[in-house]
Amino acid sequence: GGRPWFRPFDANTRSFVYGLQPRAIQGMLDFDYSCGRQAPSVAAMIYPFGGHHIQKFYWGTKETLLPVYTSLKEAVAKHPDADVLVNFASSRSVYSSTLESLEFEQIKAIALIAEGVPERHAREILWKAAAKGVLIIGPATVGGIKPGCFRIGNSGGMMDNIISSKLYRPGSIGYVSKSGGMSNELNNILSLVTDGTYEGIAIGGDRYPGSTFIDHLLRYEADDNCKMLVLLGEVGGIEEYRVIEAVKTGKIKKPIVAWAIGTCAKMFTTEVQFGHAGSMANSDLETADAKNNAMREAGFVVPDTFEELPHVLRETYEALVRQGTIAPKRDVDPPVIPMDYKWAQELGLIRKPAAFISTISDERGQELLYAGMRISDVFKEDIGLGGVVSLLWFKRRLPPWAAKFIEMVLMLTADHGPAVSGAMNTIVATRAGKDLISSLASGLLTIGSRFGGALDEAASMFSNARDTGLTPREFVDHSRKANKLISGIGHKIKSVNNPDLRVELVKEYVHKHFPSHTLLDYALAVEKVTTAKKDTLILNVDGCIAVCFVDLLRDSGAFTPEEAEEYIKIGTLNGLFVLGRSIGFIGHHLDQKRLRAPLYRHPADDIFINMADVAQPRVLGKMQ
Ligand code: Q5B
Repeated sequence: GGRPWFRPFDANTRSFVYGLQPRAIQGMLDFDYSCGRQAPSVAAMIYPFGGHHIQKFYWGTKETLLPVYTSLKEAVAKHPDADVLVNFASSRSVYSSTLESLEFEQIKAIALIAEGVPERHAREILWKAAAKGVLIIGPATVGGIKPGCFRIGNSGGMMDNIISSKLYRPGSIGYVSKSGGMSNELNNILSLVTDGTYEGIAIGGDRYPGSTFIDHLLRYEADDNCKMLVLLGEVGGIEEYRVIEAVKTGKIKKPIVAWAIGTCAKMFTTEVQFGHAGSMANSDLETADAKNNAMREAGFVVPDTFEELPHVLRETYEALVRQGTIAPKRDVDPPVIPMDYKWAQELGLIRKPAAFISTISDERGQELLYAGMRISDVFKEDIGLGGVVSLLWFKRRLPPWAAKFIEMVLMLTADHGPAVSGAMNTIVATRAGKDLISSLASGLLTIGSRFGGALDEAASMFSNARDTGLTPREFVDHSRKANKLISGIGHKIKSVNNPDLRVELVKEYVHKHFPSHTLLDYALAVEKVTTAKKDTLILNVDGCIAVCFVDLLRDSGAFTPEEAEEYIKIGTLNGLFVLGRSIGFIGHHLDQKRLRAPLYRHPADDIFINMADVAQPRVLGKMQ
């Protein structure tokens, strides 16, 4: 709003981008920032799928958020200051989205990026836009760039190109070309031989561009800030002749340097179609040579060859400086735009210490690896759950007897009825309406030094006692003197007369398969002493598994003595009970769910409530 007709883009231009184009938008924002713009040139994105959301972009060194709307209607209502639409819609949807956008008076200029738009559609868009006074750039173009002000999509190339061609600040030369590639070339040349680009538009290579050379050159002619014109035409079409006409009739008075590309077409004996749909000579008039001659005759500055273009550009520019038409501006350095982390890393310019180290599994490659073993081999070699635990806990394959022992432990500890503390807690949590994970966690959190979590402590107590040369009796006496219960000894219900069969199974397996079981033997000798005192003071399931695992760690040959000690120290053994019992806790949760068990409330008569030791409630401290 409020811009003169000849200046559709300025440093306050705001736009919508149709389509999800985060890279292009980041490019536009980086350009804006380098220009010293106050606000990003992109107000919002429009993308009909995936719902209304927000995306994050860099704004210089900081970050900024841009909304994504599902319709242009919503975007227009929210951002009345945006009057440009950069339409990245595909050739299939560009027609409907552009016609829709013509319905909104707010939109004054539309760039169509899509290639392969049917000519029928392009023509219809062109007519309708003309009737509404909307400027169309494209289709089949990157768009154009107004240095210091506004960049359409990817125009101008990468940021280092933008900076080296000084597109962060306006120069004095306005140009039109067909292609984005040639535009980049021109931006570069102009930055070297003149004070740079004032505005450059690539009209696109199709036969029916929404706006043509003459439309933009007439704008530049009317714009006092543009001092010199450049036309980079090409073989095919007659658009250059409309510019010639304008020069001849005096509509264009500013000096104009021009060249039509494709002079080499005459070297071919057959008809040549260049990259663009419209770049083919259908008559002698449309050849590049004919155009260059006609432009030269009309008073354009036309070099003899393309290679001489920079030379004539410099001459024309310097003449304007001498005349005083152009007062070269002082160069200012653009703000530094930080390089993207990913890009800098790819170029090997930066390094950063990783915040995490991980050494057990890797899912980044084609196949998941467990400690280096491919998941397909895990099954091919049928290593079982014990094998998987060996890989993920110990980063090695243990001998089959050891892997089988791990499986045996998981199976033995899987459950011990609903009455044990952990199962009880799981059940109570389930009945309070909690989900599986909460109920499981509730059960797991009761595992500790008295219930199920005595393995590590048992391993260390028994091995220390044995290693320091204590006899079983001395060990028991020492513990009692220190007022310390021996971890791994004692059970609420199991006893000498009611032996725990699980413990019997473990002992049997170990005797049969382990290369040695010295700590188990020591623990059984301790049990002899404790059960002599009280028959419930048996070597319990925690204790038995713990001492056998120490025998495994120390004597399997798979671990160094240091590794064996470390695994005991870092809490590995309780992990066995936790993993095994999770099976049972989940079972109890599902069981209660299946039973539709209602909320549990403990009967009050089962709780002795006594407040005799509570003094009469009174306020403590001074009243006044
Ligand atoms: N006394 C397990 O206690 C239990 C003694 C001891 C020396 C000991 C107790 C204990 C160490 C921790 C441990 C794992 C709390 C147990 C498990 C999994 C489970 C569970 C299930 C499943 C049992 C009576 C007299 C007192 C005590 C003395 C007791 N323990 N002396 N060393 N370790 N053990 N936990 O029956 O002279 O009368 O005052 O803490 O290994 O959790 O199935 O339930 O699979 O789920 O309440 O198997 O032994 O005995 O505390 O009344 O003690 O024996 O000093 O002597 P109780 P208390 P005194 S396996």
